[in-house]
Amino acid sequence: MRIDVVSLFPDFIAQCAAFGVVGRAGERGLLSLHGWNPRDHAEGNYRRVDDRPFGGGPGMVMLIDPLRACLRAVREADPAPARVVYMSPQGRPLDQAKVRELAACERLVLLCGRYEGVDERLLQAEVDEELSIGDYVLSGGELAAAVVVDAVARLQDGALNDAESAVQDSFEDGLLDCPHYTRPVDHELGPVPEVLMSGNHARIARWRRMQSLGRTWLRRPDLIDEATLPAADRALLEEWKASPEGVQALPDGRAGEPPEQAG
Ligand code: 9D3
Repeated sequence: MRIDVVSLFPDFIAQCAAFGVVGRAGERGLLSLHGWNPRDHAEGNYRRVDDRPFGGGPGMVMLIDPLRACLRAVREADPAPARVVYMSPQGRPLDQAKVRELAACERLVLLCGRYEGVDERLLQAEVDEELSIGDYVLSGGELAAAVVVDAVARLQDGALNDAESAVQDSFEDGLLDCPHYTRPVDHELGPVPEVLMSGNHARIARWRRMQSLGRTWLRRPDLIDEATLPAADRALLEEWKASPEGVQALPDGRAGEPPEQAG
């Protein structure tokens, strides 16, 4: 897969690609990442990439022409058709289903805004979709693009080690992860759950599934629909609610309802 990032700070993206899973995917030839600066396609001594908004108001708007020339160079760098995504607070919020969809593309172009945004006519002419990474304010699209690059890179075939296998991840099966423990068994902060030392792999798998269900129900009720859970999962969730952890999380009277979520 090839990803091109259009940004006024293309070095930022190169840094992101240098280490970790993304770096390894690059070394293994699974992903190539390229940064492009619209300023390199701006005219005149000042190489302007932005101007004041028509209608007034604060901030600056990115000009059509440097971005259009830059995107043209990006498209000409490789004949494969590219999916062009504008990273923007107005976009659809990214989720793992969208990450899987983007990871299957041969070519992805991520357009990062700075300032107040990009001239709407450029977006209408050149952009296939707008994506946000969540409801908080960033200073530009670069960190959001880095999030997409990371999430997409680790889904490339061969990018992960066995130990990092994506299949068991939170969100891949729609549930949060179970808790993890390592040595020492006895610590002043408390013991390790006995089941994990039992050596009984079926019991351990059942306990982990129960923990995942309980935590998801408690922390992210938006991710779980009890009505459509398989009967075995529903039974495990009821068992979790009746366990000390479940009872503690559910002060009297609220049984059956997860607590109100913050925000
Ligand atoms: C304070 C500026 N805002 C005026 C109402 C608008 C605004 C413009 C540009 C807010 C943020 C940004 C820069 N953000 C992004 O480019 C961005 C982003 C984000 O801020 N949050 C979540 N996802 C994304 S994707 C791109």
